[in-house]
Amino acid sequence: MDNRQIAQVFADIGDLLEIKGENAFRIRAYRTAADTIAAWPDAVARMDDRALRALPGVGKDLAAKIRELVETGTCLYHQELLQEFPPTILDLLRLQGVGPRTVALLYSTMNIRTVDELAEAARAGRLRDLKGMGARKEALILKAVAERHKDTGRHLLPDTVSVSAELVAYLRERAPSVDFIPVGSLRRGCETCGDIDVLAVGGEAALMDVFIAYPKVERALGHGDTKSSVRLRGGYQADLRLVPHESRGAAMQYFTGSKSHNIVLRDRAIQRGLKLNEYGLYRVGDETRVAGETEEGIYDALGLAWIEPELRENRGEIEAAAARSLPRLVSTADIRGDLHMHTTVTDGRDDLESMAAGAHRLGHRYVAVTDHSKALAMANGLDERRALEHAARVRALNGRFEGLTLLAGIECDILPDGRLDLADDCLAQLDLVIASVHSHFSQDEPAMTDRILRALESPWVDVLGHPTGRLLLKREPYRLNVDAVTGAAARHGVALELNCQVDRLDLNDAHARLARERGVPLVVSTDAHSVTALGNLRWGVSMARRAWTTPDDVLNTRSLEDLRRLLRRNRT
Ligand code: DGT
Ligand code: CA
Ligand code: CA
Ligand code: ZN
Repeated sequence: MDNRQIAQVFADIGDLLEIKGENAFRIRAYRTAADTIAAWPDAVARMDDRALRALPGVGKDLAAKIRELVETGTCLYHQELLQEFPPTILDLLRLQGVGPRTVALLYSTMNIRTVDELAEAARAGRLRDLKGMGARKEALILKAVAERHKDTGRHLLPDTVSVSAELVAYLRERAPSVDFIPVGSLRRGCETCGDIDVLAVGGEAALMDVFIAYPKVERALGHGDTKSSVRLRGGYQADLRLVPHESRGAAMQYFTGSKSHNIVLRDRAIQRGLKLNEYGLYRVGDETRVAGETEEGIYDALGLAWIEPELRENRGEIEAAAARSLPRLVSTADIRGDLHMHTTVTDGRDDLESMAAGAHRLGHRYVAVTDHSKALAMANGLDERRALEHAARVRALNGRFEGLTLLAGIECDILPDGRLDLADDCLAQLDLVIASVHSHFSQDEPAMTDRILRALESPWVDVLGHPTGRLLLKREPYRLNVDAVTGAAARHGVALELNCQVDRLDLNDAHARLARERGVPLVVSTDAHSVTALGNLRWGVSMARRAWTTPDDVLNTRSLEDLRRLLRRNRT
């Protein structure tokens, strides 16, 4: 069983307990554990009891359930809960606007078990008379059912950012005095986003009509005085919330999330006799307002340093904020060069000089030109002779762009057995070698892991490119023991890449953090195949920030001199 499956069982248990109306603490315990396990970089199935119990939010009882799942493939408690309800009941919960309480009501009073039964009852007008339902809610449920069939789900971060920016520009133009702030998973820099959440600080209710009238709105899903939701063309959902000035910080904090971060923060407030919500932080009893105008004020009143949004996932940031030991996160301004790009010599769209000129315009101090090797025949990959000729042309450009040094590199394929695609004496003559897997993705875990471990043994490999091979929303990572690979990278001094291609973002945040904690150097590179794509550094930087990365952890924040010194080929 992999982490995702185990997390799903715990998440289901949380949902089932909530439908049953069980104790909130128990529900939360399962959800917290599900979140932890889903985000954990190592396979929980391989961990021993002690290691399991050291996981945040996993105690003796949950550790035993994990063991049970791993050993038997099921969990008795989960099965017992499922026995109490029809198995389709969890589908109802995933409908927009349908919570566990509604599900419990629908099931207990009308025996509604499936989305189709729910839709039928709503269409027949049989829901509106239920306690707490009404015709409006009935209509919303029908909409949610329809939506569900076409909802494409999550979207890539860069796409979400541009859709959100366009919406915010439209709103700003029409309400210049209102402060529009994107929050939610987008502000946390998550690799994919479920929807767009925007706050309108100081906005009036009339703003909602402006929002609904946005030309890209396909349909209004909800239209209220302080909150409205719309579906935009392209399958995006956007929520706009009006916030009074004095609640600006509280609303930013609350709606930035994540949920698990907020839960811990709220508990911390309770322990201090305070109450935290989206309007502010209040003293329990006399309701005096303690903070709310700024996020800093809220964190400060809870004894915490302000926490960067990318860290707000309940992965140790609250403890670090209390101890004043939060990291100084890397930013795009720290990046001095780009170490992965392609040209028209292989599968790039722009030629060498254009790419160099583009990098120069971005203010880079150095770039490595890393076209493909011959195994990638589709991309017109380079053999040894062409690789060295290309290297000579790259080096000959030095001096042409003031302040920019071009390094001659290659992205060398890792063959299915772990050998490198080009001969050592060729690789030795280059300035930087990225080794990457581009074929035979379906090898089993031991084969893929051995393949990469073998490649990392070559003294000429400086960087492992897009280490897990995932394509967001399209292709799972290869089956790979990331633990073993980061261990070997640490031993050999090979850097791991944070690839900035918008649908790769590979390594992900959890793996990058694991690597960094083991002292593996990171490289944040665009893998650009065009001049425009050279601008994609910020997305990899988002992943790096979510991995608690400081500038010192990243090789391409260094001066050219230090970079050269730290490359694997120059370390031994
Ligand atoms: P997404 O949209 O799936 O990419 O993820 P988020 O984090 O943007 O989630 P979303 O849009 O459902 O909610 C935005 C934030 O609002 C979320 O990160 C935390 C806050 N929030 C929403 N619902 C709850 C809740 O039930 N409890 C708490 N404590 N916070 C919530
Ligand atoms: Ca969201
Ligand atoms: Ca939302
Ligand atoms: Zn590649």
